[in-house]
Amino acid sequence: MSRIPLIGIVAMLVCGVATAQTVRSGPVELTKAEVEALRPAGGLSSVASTVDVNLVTNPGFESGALAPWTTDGWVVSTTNPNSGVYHAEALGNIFIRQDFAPVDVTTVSSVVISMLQPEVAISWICLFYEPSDQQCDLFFPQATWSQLDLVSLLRPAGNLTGIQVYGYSGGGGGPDVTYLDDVLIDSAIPVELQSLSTN
Ligand SMILES: [Ca+2]
Repeated sequence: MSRIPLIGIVAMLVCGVATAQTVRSGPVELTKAEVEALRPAGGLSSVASTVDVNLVTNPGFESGALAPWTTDGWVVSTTNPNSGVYHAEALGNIFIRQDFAPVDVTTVSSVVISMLQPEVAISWICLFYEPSDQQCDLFFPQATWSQLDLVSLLRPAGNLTGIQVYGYSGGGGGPDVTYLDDVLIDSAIPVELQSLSTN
């Protein structure tokens, strides 16, 4: 690797010809030969970045079981999934909950769940925070599968530790059924993208 001799640069400046063989980015200046020598084989250098990771395990109940969700009566069912084969189902005012390792809430970019209530009732939903606190609100599922945006339950600071969703009872003559599927709490986790390639 060798830089263009000074006399060469002078010659190019004198001639005013845009054939300079150096390339600059910020404070870095390299010859094109140096760039080619340094360029990773995959075309992308190691860079620090983030990926969105769902904090919820078994978010769509596709294991066919509830674990690691805990509940006082919700069950896994195949009668009417929003996606995949399974969903969770409640009959009455009972809860389903999942706790996870504490995560800085400022890394959480979205909290979205899919719900359905044939009677179009209500659902009390909470996010848990350290040490033993919660942020809850009332949400209104529809008679068809629809996404509920729970971003209003995100606090500006603190460590998020879990989510809890309630079914309902009363309010109509039909069964007090609540369906839940596709629980997404996306957190941006720093990663080293060393293995990615532009190929
Ligand atoms: Ca599912």
